[in-house]
Amino acid sequence: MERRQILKTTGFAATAWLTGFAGCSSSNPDASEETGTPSNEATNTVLMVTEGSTYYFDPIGLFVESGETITFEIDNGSHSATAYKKGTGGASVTRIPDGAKSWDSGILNKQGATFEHTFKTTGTYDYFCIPHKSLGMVGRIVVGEPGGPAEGSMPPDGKVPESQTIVDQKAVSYSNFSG
Ligand SMILES: [Cu+2]
Repeated sequence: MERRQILKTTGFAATAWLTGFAGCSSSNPDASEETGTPSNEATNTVLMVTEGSTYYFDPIGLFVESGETITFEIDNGSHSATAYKKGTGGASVTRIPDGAKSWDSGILNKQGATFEHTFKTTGTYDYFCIPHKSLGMVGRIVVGEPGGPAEGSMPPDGKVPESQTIVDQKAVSYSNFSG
């Protein structure tokens, strides 16, 4: 009898302590900042940007797992996201894995306009913007792990980050890449 009373009391005290603790941590501004950070980084959106006379994809290098979808979105200007696959959007070379699905958004020109593509085949995918290909607007996506015809060389129209850098950093911003 005496023993049971002690257990009850202890149980109540623990509940009160936990409730108090939970209330305390949720009102702690440091704690909520910490939980907000990872979700901000986990975005599969590539912006297509015109900045003065510079045209670029941002991030210029992006890693995703097989089966994930990437959204290409107009930040401003007119752009396309077009795979380097011979015969797609005027591409003269193929720089996506064997058997991988090609894509071409066509030219989008409204701010906020988007095009989505789901990547299934693992490997390295280089792509370009049709209107700005000759000005070096190119990007690279690594799905799962690097591989395929894009490895070992740079696209004919511009430079992209090395695949291992993309794997290590998950996303390589244009400003970090171009210095
Ligand atoms: Cu462009």
